[in-house]
Amino acid sequence: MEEKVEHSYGASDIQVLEGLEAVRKRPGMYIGTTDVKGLHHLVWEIVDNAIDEALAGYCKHIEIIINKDNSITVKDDGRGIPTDIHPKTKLSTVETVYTVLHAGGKFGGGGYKVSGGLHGVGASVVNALSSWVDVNVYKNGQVHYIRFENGGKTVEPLHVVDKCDEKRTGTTVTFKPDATIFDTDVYDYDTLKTRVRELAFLNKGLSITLRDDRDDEDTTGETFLYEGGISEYVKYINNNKTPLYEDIIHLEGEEDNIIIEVAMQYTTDENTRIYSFVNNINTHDGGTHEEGVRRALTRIINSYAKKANILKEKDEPLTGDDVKEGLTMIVSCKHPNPQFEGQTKGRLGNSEVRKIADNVFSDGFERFLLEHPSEARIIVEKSMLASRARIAAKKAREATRRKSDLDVVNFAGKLSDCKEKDPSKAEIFIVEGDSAGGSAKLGRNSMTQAILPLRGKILNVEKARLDKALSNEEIRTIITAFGTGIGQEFDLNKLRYHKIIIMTDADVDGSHIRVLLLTLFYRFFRPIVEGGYVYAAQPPLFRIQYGKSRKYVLDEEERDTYLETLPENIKSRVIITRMKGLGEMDAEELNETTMDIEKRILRKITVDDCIAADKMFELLMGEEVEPRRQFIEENAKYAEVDI
Ligand code: 28F
Repeated sequence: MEEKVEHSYGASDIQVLEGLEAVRKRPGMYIGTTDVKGLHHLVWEIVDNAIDEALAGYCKHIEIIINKDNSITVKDDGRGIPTDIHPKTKLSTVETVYTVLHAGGKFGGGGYKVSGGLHGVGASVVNALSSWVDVNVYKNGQVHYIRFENGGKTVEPLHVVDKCDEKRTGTTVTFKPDATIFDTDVYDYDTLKTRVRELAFLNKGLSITLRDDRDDEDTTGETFLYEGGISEYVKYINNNKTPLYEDIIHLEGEEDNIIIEVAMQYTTDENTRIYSFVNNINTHDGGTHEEGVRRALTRIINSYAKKANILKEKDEPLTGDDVKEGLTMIVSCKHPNPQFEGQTKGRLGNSEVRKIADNVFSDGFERFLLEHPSEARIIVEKSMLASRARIAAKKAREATRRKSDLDVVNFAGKLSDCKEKDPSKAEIFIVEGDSAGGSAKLGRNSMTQAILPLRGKILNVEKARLDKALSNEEIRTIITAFGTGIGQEFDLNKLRYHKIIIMTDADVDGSHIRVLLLTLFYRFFRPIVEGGYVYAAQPPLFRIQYGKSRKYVLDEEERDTYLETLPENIKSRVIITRMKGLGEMDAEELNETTMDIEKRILRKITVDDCIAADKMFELLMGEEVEPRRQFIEENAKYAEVDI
């Protein structure tokens, strides 16, 4: 039976009072703030001591109750804080834990101290900042009780107040925050619930019950227990997303007494959700544990992708951003001596952890990919998709950037720009081939008409993604000339010409190029088409020569109409030539017949034209070139419209 310990104020008492007085003077130094966040922090200091007991393997259930008077009760079924007299302070261990700063409910070496948030100041700070604290310790069939008031003064030294079941052990603490210190003393249930749920996820198998006795409806409280630990955390985070595959990848390992545990699952989402913890503390700013895992993730996915020949030699390696798209991941590190960095101590600084986290993760993840080839392929494909989109976006940005250096030599070699900078007065002719391009440059009105000769075939973008389209030099040149950017970056207001005139030969190749351009505009510049900025030039189909005179006509109809106007004797002497291409006209003729704003006839391209082009392309996607020629030759008709 414990004798009643008479209490005299010795030297150690003075030190105790000074210690707790310091906390009351500058609470922010110990719990960060004295606002509602600080109020809730008190709970975590006490709960963390119970969780320490769980981490040591002795506590299975923790109960947290918000009492009617907004005092908090925390119960655990651990061993119970020792009640023997502490050799150094001549006080019971319980009293020492609650009155000596930094004595905390911490264990000697070995165990993982859950230094609750800020430096693990533990129970004595809660005592210093409470108007009263009751502690009951259950062990050896007895209930031991001690009470503190007014910032930690012992008013009832530890003594036995009751018997209890021989087998029952544990610690129950009830405390009432000092209303003169905190801005508010009203607890928020959901704030407590969120962290309680997280603690249950982080400590698999530990059951934590939260009950609100201020709410008469809440008679049983809510119990959080997750045998699956952080794997269940990932499942919980992903509950309204579509996972790429069923299982949650879980791996863990230890090196030098440092434990790394990871749970992860990819979803169809594009966002990344990576949460990391050290000894249950949320490291919002990451740190060496998270960095080691991310580094390994990128390396392993790249090496798997190469070995599986999904990532080809020519492909850029996948970046950290590519591999984390759609990833939900929890990284939980247990460390005997964690160093926290940053303003809010939200970052793990221990450098040795980076390599350990990398080793543990790469061993486990590599094995997972080898044992689950189908999931591995899904994960790699997702990263490849992200990579292509990233590269495309980068190219698009580069493409638009190049617009601003229009006079960059290699670009100038392509575009013969016009002097007019007002887009509503400027027009650009996209011309097929260098020879036509040459005549067009000579024949144009250089004030208002720009010429862009297309040298190579532009890519068939029918099925291509933006990234593929951007890999085509000719398409990039067009984007730069237009000035609008492409894809996400597209801005119609930046269009540099309000007439984009496709000027191709009337033959098969010309039609092919035009169909390709229409497909390109339809897929990546639709607002330009919808806005009515795109036209097809109408080069003449026939030249009617009579002596020195030359007449160019658009098509058979105009030809026959014109011939009707000629006297019989002349009609029989005219020479009618089918024009094969723009190159057959000199600059002056090209200008006269096709470019001169006063004489030419342009055909406005509509979205329907593009759809028809799209369909035509779709129809003719086969490998056979001849049917393609034949079809375009017969069907690439122009419909006549006035401008
Ligand atoms: C409701 C809050 O605080 N539970 C705790 C223990 C158990 C031991 C302990 C705590 C001081 C420095 C050792 C028991 N038996 N719940 C809690 N449960 N503290 S706090 O020891 C603290 C001592 O090192 C305990 C054997 N070893 C440790």
